[in-house]
Amino acid sequence: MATYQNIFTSVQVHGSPDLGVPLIGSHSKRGSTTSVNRWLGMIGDAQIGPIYLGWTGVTSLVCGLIAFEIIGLNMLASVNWDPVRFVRELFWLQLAPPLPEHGLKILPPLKEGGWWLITGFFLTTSILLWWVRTYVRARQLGLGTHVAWAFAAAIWLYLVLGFIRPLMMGSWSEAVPFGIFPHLDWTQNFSLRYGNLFYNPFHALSIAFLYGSALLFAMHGATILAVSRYGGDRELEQITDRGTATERAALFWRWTMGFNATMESIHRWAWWFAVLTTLTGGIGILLTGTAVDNWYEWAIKHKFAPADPSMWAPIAVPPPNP
Ligand code: 07D
Ligand code: 07D
Repeated sequence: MATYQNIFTSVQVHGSPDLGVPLIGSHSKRGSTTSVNRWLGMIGDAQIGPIYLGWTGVTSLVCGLIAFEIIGLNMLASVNWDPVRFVRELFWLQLAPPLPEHGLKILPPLKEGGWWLITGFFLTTSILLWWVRTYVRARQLGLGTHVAWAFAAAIWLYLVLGFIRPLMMGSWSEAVPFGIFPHLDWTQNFSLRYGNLFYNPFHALSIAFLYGSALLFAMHGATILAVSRYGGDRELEQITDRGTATERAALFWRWTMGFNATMESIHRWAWWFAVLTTLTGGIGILLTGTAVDNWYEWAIKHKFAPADPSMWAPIAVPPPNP
């Protein structure tokens, strides 16, 4: 008996490759090579490609590769070019930003942060070119540029952490090191140095949007899966055709919490929550050390946190029971 399965599709039909819609203007760099992968077909579209390799794509990949290579070679040098130590200690190795005495020097000695600056230049160029690619490709396809602007929100936090805030503090040494655990140590030290980031309201906002993003994603993903047997995953038709899937999904939320987002607005909710995570986060980091030196003291002053317990009146200890 035929069954409907929405976790994976057991039958994969192989037709001629789908090269996409015809586009306006010149598209000489748009590839036409495709292949089919059965395993990818289990989790998404089985067709790989065609990939578009414009100059922004190629240059971005080259710059990203240069940054990656410089980080790797510096890490290898830091363990005396010993490949065994390199593999064993990889997660703890780092390429550190310039020493504090070099301030904002354009090119400090390579071993004292010069390599970090060169890497930062290539990585940033790579990320910005990738951004241009998301913008231009979307335009060329006649789409909105929502993906590009969401990506820009992430780039904002990245630039605040590694470029804008160090500039404002007058030293590259304020920036984040490249390295798996070293960048976590930096994060921890940053919080300690500036009096506990939990008392930074923008950090709190960022967390609320991050948790909210996860919640919204879970609610939306679960809702669509729950109504996929009624065709709910064909979202666009469901917006215009009043039909069972959308109606049931909406009614489910009205039953359980009195309100439902629409098929369109749920995506705006998701977009804004994700974007605001890094937007508020970037503001919080930018204020740290520039406008606020100690977030705990700031919070007490602004009644965001109670005063130090040593300033409170002593609490009377109740007498023991007779
Ligand atoms: C799942 C999309 C795919 C992306 C992945 C990341 C690299 C790095 C390393 C060449 C969700 C690819 C990783 C290209 C290669 C070298 C040296 C996105 C998905 C899989 N962090 N962070 C991670 C970055 C900052 C923090 C992991 C980048 C801040 C904490 C990974 C940046 C602060 C924890 C990583 C960045 C911070 C992590 C998994 C840039 C404050 C973790 C990321 C460019 C925001 C977690 C060991 C992930 C972990 C983790 C990458 C910045 C804090 C290595 C590229 C400075 C507390 N970060 N991070 O899945 O396991 O993201 O760390 O700004 O616990 Mg980080
Ligand atoms: C990093 C945006 C840049 C990434 C880009 C991607 C590549 C790779 C390759 C795909 C993540 C480039 C990609 C190069 C491409 C491939 C293969 C986004 C980034 C452009 N915190 N905290 C946040 C919590 C504490 C601290 C945000 C929780 C402690 C610092 C977030 C807790 C301390 C910073 C958040 C907690 C501390 C943050 C990050 C709990 C010490 C930041 C949002 C429960 C550990 C950052 C204002 C994000 C920020 C940040 C969550 C605790 C320090 C909401 C849940 C008290 C220094 N923290 N945190 O999306 O914005 O990051 O703060 O304890 O800088 Mg925190």
